[in-house]
Amino acid sequence: MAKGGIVAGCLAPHPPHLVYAENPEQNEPVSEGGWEQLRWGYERLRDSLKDVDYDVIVILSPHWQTYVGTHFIGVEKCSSKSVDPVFPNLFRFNYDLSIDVELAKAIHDQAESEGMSVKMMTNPDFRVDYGTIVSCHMVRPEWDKPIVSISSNRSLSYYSVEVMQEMMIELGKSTAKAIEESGKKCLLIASNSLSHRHFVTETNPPEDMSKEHITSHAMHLWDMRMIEMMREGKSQQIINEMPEFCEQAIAETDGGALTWLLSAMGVPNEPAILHGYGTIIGTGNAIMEWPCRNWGA
Ligand code: 2X7
Ligand code: FE2
Repeated sequence: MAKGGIVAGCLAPHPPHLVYAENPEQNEPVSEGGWEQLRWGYERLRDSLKDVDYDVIVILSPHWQTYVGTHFIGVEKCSSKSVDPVFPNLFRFNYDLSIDVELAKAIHDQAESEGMSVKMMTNPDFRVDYGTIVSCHMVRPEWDKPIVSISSNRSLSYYSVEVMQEMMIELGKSTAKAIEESGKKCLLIASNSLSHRHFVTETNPPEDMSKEHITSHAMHLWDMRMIEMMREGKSQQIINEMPEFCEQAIAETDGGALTWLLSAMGVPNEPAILHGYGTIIGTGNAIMEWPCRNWGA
Protein backbone atom coordinates (compact mmCIF):
# COMPACT_ATOMS: atom_id res chain seq x y z
CA MET A 1 0.00 0.00 0.00
CA ALA A 2 1.27 3.48 -0.86
CA LYS A 3 2.02 5.73 2.09
CA GLY A 4 -0.65 8.17 3.17
CA GLY A 5 0.08 11.86 3.56
CA ILE A 6 -1.10 15.36 4.34
CA VAL A 7 -2.08 17.27 1.19
CA ALA A 8 -2.47 20.56 3.08
CA GLY A 9 -2.71 21.95 6.56
CA CYS A 10 -5.16 24.79 7.12
CA LEU A 11 -5.80 27.29 9.86
CA ALA A 12 -9.56 27.70 9.45
CA PRO A 13 -11.34 29.81 12.09
CA HIS A 14 -14.89 28.98 13.12
CA PRO A 15 -16.86 32.01 14.35
CA PRO A 16 -20.49 31.09 13.52
CA HIS A 17 -20.88 34.58 12.02
CA LEU A 18 -19.21 33.28 8.86
CA VAL A 19 -21.83 30.63 8.21
CA TYR A 20 -24.60 33.05 9.22
CA ALA A 21 -23.26 35.56 6.67
CA GLU A 22 -23.15 32.90 3.90
CA ASN A 23 -26.85 31.97 4.28
CA PRO A 24 -26.48 28.24 3.46
CA GLU A 25 -29.73 26.26 3.42
CA GLN A 26 -28.70 24.26 6.53
CA ASN A 27 -28.65 27.36 8.76
CA GLU A 28 -31.97 28.79 10.00
CA PRO A 29 -31.13 32.49 10.69
CA VAL A 30 -30.95 34.76 7.65
CA SER A 31 -28.41 37.58 7.23
CA GLU A 32 -27.59 40.47 4.93
CA GLY A 33 -23.98 39.27 4.61
CA GLY A 34 -21.00 40.72 6.48
CA TRP A 35 -17.38 39.71 7.29
CA GLU A 36 -16.67 39.63 3.53
CA GLN A 37 -12.87 39.88 3.85
CA LEU A 38 -12.84 36.58 5.71
CA ARG A 39 -15.44 34.94 3.50
CA TRP A 40 -13.45 35.96 0.40
CA GLY A 41 -10.41 34.46 2.14
CA TYR A 42 -12.27 31.18 2.47
CA GLU A 43 -13.19 31.45 -1.22
CA ARG A 44 -9.48 31.71 -2.06
CA LEU A 45 -8.69 28.69 0.14
CA ARG A 46 -11.43 26.63 -1.54
CA ASP A 47 -10.11 27.69 -4.94
CA SER A 48 -6.58 26.63 -3.99
CA LEU A 49 -7.89 23.19 -2.95
CA LYS A 50 -10.36 22.64 -5.77
CA ASP A 51 -8.14 20.32 -7.85
CA VAL A 52 -6.48 18.62 -4.88
CA ASP A 53 -7.37 14.97 -4.43
CA TYR A 54 -7.91 13.88 -0.82
CA ASP A 55 -9.90 11.25 1.07
CA VAL A 56 -10.67 12.76 4.45
CA ILE A 57 -10.61 15.93 6.55
CA VAL A 58 -8.94 15.63 9.97
CA ILE A 59 -9.93 18.46 12.31
CA LEU A 60 -9.19 19.52 15.89
CA SER A 61 -11.62 22.00 17.45
CA PRO A 62 -11.24 23.93 20.73
CA HIS A 63 -15.02 23.80 21.22
CA TRP A 64 -15.08 20.07 21.85
CA GLN A 65 -13.43 20.25 25.24
CA THR A 66 -12.52 17.04 27.05
CA TYR A 67 -10.89 16.94 30.46
CA VAL A 68 -9.71 13.33 30.65
CA GLY A 69 -7.71 12.60 27.53
CA THR A 70 -8.16 13.35 23.83
CA HIS A 71 -11.39 11.96 22.35
CA PHE A 72 -12.23 10.95 18.76
CA ILE A 73 -15.73 10.59 17.34
CA GLY A 74 -16.24 6.88 16.78
CA VAL A 75 -19.69 6.73 15.13
CA GLU A 76 -19.98 6.66 11.35
CA LYS A 77 -22.93 9.03 10.88
CA CYS A 78 -23.70 12.16 12.88
CA SER A 79 -26.81 14.15 12.16
CA SER A 80 -28.59 16.69 14.33
CA LYS A 81 -29.00 20.43 14.85
CA SER A 82 -26.02 22.38 16.16
CA VAL A 83 -26.90 25.54 18.10
CA ASP A 84 -24.18 27.95 19.19
CA PRO A 85 -24.69 28.44 22.94
CA VAL A 86 -23.53 32.08 22.82
CA PHE A 87 -24.98 33.02 19.41
CA PRO A 88 -28.20 30.99 18.99
CA ASN A 89 -29.50 33.98 17.01
CA LEU A 90 -26.82 33.35 14.35
CA PHE A 91 -26.23 29.62 14.25
CA ARG A 92 -28.85 26.87 14.24
CA PHE A 93 -27.37 24.50 11.70
CA ASN A 94 -28.76 21.15 10.54
CA TYR A 95 -25.81 18.89 9.89
CA ASP A 96 -25.47 15.41 8.44
CA LEU A 97 -21.90 14.20 8.24
CA SER A 98 -19.80 11.04 7.97
CA ILE A 99 -16.90 10.06 10.17
CA ASP A 100 -13.87 8.05 9.01
CA VAL A 101 -13.92 5.86 12.12
CA GLU A 102 -11.13 3.66 10.77
CA LEU A 103 -8.67 6.55 10.57
CA ALA A 104 -9.92 8.04 13.87
CA LYS A 105 -9.23 4.69 15.58
CA ALA A 106 -5.81 4.43 13.91
CA ILE A 107 -4.79 7.86 15.32
CA HIS A 108 -6.30 6.92 18.69
CA ASP A 109 -4.33 3.65 18.77
CA GLN A 110 -1.09 5.29 17.72
CA ALA A 111 -1.44 8.00 20.40
CA GLU A 112 -2.29 5.35 23.00
CA SER A 113 0.81 3.35 22.09
CA GLU A 114 2.83 6.53 22.77
CA GLY A 115 1.35 6.67 26.27
CA MET A 116 -1.30 9.34 25.71
CA SER A 117 -4.69 9.27 27.38
CA VAL A 118 -7.27 8.78 24.58
CA LYS A 119 -10.85 7.60 24.11
CA MET A 120 -13.17 6.71 21.22
CA MET A 121 -16.50 8.54 21.64
CA THR A 122 -19.26 6.06 20.72
CA ASN A 123 -22.45 7.81 21.87
CA PRO A 124 -24.72 7.80 18.76
CA ASP A 125 -26.57 10.91 20.04
CA PHE A 126 -23.43 12.97 20.47
CA ARG A 127 -23.82 16.62 19.30
CA VAL A 128 -20.88 17.67 17.11
CA ASP A 129 -19.43 21.02 18.29
CA TYR A 130 -19.99 24.16 16.22
CA GLY A 131 -16.25 24.80 15.74
CA THR A 132 -15.89 21.57 13.79
CA ILE A 133 -19.05 22.26 11.77
CA VAL A 134 -18.25 25.88 10.87
CA SER A 135 -14.65 25.22 9.79
CA CYS A 136 -15.62 22.13 7.76
CA HIS A 137 -18.49 24.00 6.12
CA MET A 138 -16.34 26.97 5.15
CA VAL A 139 -13.54 24.77 3.77
CA ARG A 140 -15.76 22.21 2.02
CA PRO A 141 -19.46 23.26 1.89
CA GLU A 142 -20.31 20.21 -0.23
CA TRP A 143 -19.95 17.96 2.86
CA ASP A 144 -18.86 15.14 0.53
CA LYS A 145 -15.77 14.01 2.47
CA PRO A 146 -15.73 12.04 5.72
CA ILE A 147 -14.05 13.73 8.66
CA VAL A 148 -12.02 12.72 11.69
CA SER A 149 -13.09 14.86 14.66
CA ILE A 150 -10.56 15.29 17.48
CA SER A 151 -11.31 16.92 20.83
CA SER A 152 -9.27 19.55 22.65
CA ASN A 153 -7.95 17.91 25.81
CA ARG A 154 -7.78 20.85 28.18
CA SER A 155 -4.67 19.85 30.07
CA LEU A 156 -3.99 23.57 30.48
CA SER A 157 -6.80 23.58 33.05
CA TYR A 158 -4.95 21.04 35.23
CA TYR A 159 -1.38 22.01 34.37
CA SER A 160 -0.32 24.85 32.07
CA VAL A 161 -0.28 26.03 28.46
CA GLU A 162 3.22 24.54 28.22
CA VAL A 163 2.00 21.05 29.16
CA MET A 164 -0.94 21.40 26.78
CA GLN A 165 1.41 22.30 23.91
CA GLU A 166 3.75 19.38 24.71
CA MET A 167 0.80 17.01 24.51
CA MET A 168 -0.37 18.53 21.23
CA ILE A 169 3.10 18.02 19.76
CA GLU A 170 2.85 14.32 20.68
CA LEU A 171 -0.67 14.10 19.27
CA GLY A 172 0.53 15.73 16.04
CA LYS A 173 3.30 13.15 15.64
CA SER A 174 0.85 10.30 16.27
CA THR A 175 -1.58 11.82 13.77
CA ALA A 176 1.12 12.01 11.08
CA LYS A 177 2.28 8.43 11.70
CA ALA A 178 -1.24 7.00 11.61
CA ILE A 179 -2.02 8.93 8.40
CA GLU A 180 1.15 7.65 6.76
CA GLU A 181 0.29 4.05 7.65
CA SER A 182 -3.35 4.43 6.58
CA GLY A 183 -2.43 5.12 2.93
CA LYS A 184 -4.96 7.97 2.95
CA LYS A 185 -4.58 11.51 1.64
CA CYS A 186 -5.71 13.94 4.32
CA LEU A 187 -6.56 17.61 4.67
CA LEU A 188 -5.78 18.82 8.19
CA ILE A 189 -7.66 21.68 9.85
CA ALA A 190 -6.80 23.61 12.99
CA SER A 191 -10.11 25.28 13.82
CA ASN A 192 -9.36 28.44 15.79
CA SER A 193 -9.17 32.21 15.89
CA LEU A 194 -5.89 33.98 16.76
CA SER A 195 -6.33 36.81 19.31
CA HIS A 196 -9.55 36.13 21.14
CA ARG A 197 -10.50 39.16 23.19
CA HIS A 198 -14.04 39.97 22.06
CA PHE A 199 -16.69 42.61 22.59
CA VAL A 200 -19.41 41.76 25.09
CA THR A 201 -22.30 43.44 23.30
CA GLU A 202 -23.67 42.69 19.86
CA THR A 203 -24.59 45.31 17.25
CA ASN A 204 -27.97 45.47 15.58
CA PRO A 205 -27.88 43.91 13.07
CA PRO A 206 -24.92 41.66 13.99
CA GLU A 207 -23.59 42.07 10.43
CA ASP A 208 -23.21 45.87 10.77
CA MET A 209 -19.64 46.10 9.53
CA SER A 210 -19.28 49.77 10.52
CA LYS A 211 -18.78 48.47 14.10
CA GLU A 212 -16.34 45.66 13.38
CA HIS A 213 -12.67 46.08 14.35
CA ILE A 214 -9.96 44.49 16.47
CA THR A 215 -10.44 45.03 20.22
CA SER A 216 -7.03 46.65 20.76
CA HIS A 217 -3.76 47.59 19.09
CA ALA A 218 -1.94 44.99 21.21
CA MET A 219 -4.16 42.23 19.78
CA HIS A 220 -3.49 43.50 16.26
CA LEU A 221 0.27 43.43 16.82
CA TRP A 222 0.13 39.85 18.13
CA ASP A 223 -2.00 38.67 15.18
CA MET A 224 0.34 40.29 12.67
CA ARG A 225 3.37 38.77 14.40
CA MET A 226 1.85 35.27 14.22
CA ILE A 227 0.82 35.70 10.56
CA GLU A 228 4.28 36.95 9.59
CA MET A 229 5.90 33.95 11.28
CA MET A 230 3.53 31.59 9.46
CA ARG A 231 4.28 33.31 6.13
CA GLU A 232 8.01 33.04 6.81
CA GLY A 233 7.91 29.34 7.71
CA LYS A 234 8.96 29.96 11.32
CA SER A 235 6.92 27.12 12.81
CA GLN A 236 9.34 26.34 15.62
CA GLN A 237 9.36 29.98 16.71
CA ILE A 238 5.56 29.98 16.72
CA ILE A 239 5.59 26.96 19.03
CA ASN A 240 8.21 28.62 21.24
CA GLU A 241 6.16 31.82 21.55
CA MET A 242 2.81 30.03 21.93
CA PRO A 243 2.55 30.27 25.75
CA GLU A 244 3.11 34.04 25.65
CA PHE A 245 0.70 34.47 22.75
CA CYS A 246 -2.00 32.44 24.51
CA GLU A 247 -1.61 34.43 27.69
CA GLN A 248 -1.27 37.95 26.28
CA ALA A 249 -3.74 37.69 23.39
CA ILE A 250 -6.17 35.33 25.19
CA ALA A 251 -5.56 33.40 21.98
CA GLU A 252 -7.79 30.51 20.96
CA THR A 253 -4.62 28.62 20.10
CA ASP A 254 -4.76 27.68 23.79
CA GLY A 255 -6.95 24.77 22.65
CA GLY A 256 -3.87 23.22 21.02
CA ALA A 257 -5.14 23.00 17.45
CA LEU A 258 -2.41 25.07 15.80
CA THR A 259 0.40 23.33 17.70
CA TRP A 260 -1.09 19.94 16.80
CA LEU A 261 -1.25 20.99 13.13
CA LEU A 262 2.33 22.31 13.00
CA SER A 263 3.58 19.14 14.66
CA ALA A 264 1.64 16.84 12.31
CA MET A 265 3.23 18.66 9.33
CA GLY A 266 6.69 18.11 10.86
CA VAL A 267 7.13 21.73 12.11
CA PRO A 268 7.69 23.00 8.55
CA ASN A 269 10.16 25.65 7.45
CA GLU A 270 8.08 26.13 4.31
CA PRO A 271 5.91 29.27 4.20
CA ALA A 272 2.15 29.24 4.67
CA ILE A 273 -0.15 31.10 2.27
CA LEU A 274 -2.31 33.81 3.80
CA HIS A 275 -5.78 33.61 2.20
CA GLY A 276 -7.45 36.18 4.44
CA TYR A 277 -7.54 38.03 7.75
CA GLY A 278 -10.39 39.78 9.50
CA THR A 279 -12.01 40.45 12.85
CA ILE A 280 -15.23 39.00 14.24
CA ILE A 281 -16.75 40.74 17.28
CA GLY A 282 -13.22 42.02 17.83
CA THR A 283 -11.34 38.68 17.64
CA GLY A 284 -8.53 38.17 15.10
CA ASN A 285 -8.97 35.46 12.45
CA ALA A 286 -6.54 34.29 9.77
CA ILE A 287 -7.15 31.75 7.01
CA MET A 288 -3.82 30.09 6.23
CA GLU A 289 -2.76 27.16 4.07
CA TRP A 290 0.40 25.08 4.20
CA PRO A 291 0.43 23.37 0.76
CA CYS A 292 2.35 20.24 1.87
CA ARG A 293 1.46 18.47 -1.39
CA ASN A 294 3.97 20.73 -3.20
CA TRP A 295 6.90 20.16 -0.86
CA GLY A 296 8.19 16.87 -2.29
CA ALA A 297 9.09 13.76 -0.32
O1 2X7 B 1 -16.03 30.62 18.65
C1 2X7 B 1 -16.00 31.79 18.39
C2 2X7 B 1 -14.74 32.44 18.19
N1 2X7 B 1 -13.75 31.73 18.29
C3 2X7 B 1 -14.56 33.82 17.90
C4 2X7 B 1 -15.48 34.80 17.76
C5 2X7 B 1 -16.85 34.72 17.87
C6 2X7 B 1 -17.58 33.63 18.13
O2 2X7 B 1 -17.19 32.37 18.31
FE1 FE2 C 1 -14.14 29.76 19.10
